[in-house]
Amino acid sequence: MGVLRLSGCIFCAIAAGEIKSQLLYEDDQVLAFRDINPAAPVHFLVIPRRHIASVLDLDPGDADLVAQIHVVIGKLAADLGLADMGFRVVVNTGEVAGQTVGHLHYHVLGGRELGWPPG
Ligand code: DGP
Repeated sequence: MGVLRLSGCIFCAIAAGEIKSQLLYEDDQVLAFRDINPAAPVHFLVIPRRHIASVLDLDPGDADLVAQIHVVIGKLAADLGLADMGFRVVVNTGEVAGQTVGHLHYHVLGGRELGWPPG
């Protein structure tokens, strides 16, 4: 199952309530909060509570967790008015993709035209 919490991890600290965030959702597995540096009118992050470094560290035992993350993404996107216009879900993985926080996180971006391909 891996570590529950990694010392020095900013998203573990947010999950523990030690660093404040604009929390949108939480349950025993998953947390969602607004990105501190929004790249779109709506930009929030959905993370597993447990420390997982990236999608490379998921295993089949995480299937329910990953499903829950996707359910939360859809529910919040709808609640925040993104369902009709559409939105994007991004999981940066590794240096080339620009992953800066080593705790798995799903960016959800919407509220403006989103170019493709991304930079
Ligand atoms: P990435 O580059 O894919 O690793 O995205 C990390 C995102 O996390 C980035 O968009 C900014 C956001 N972020 C970093 N630190 C904090 C924080 O302390 N609070 C919040 N709400 N977001 C943060």
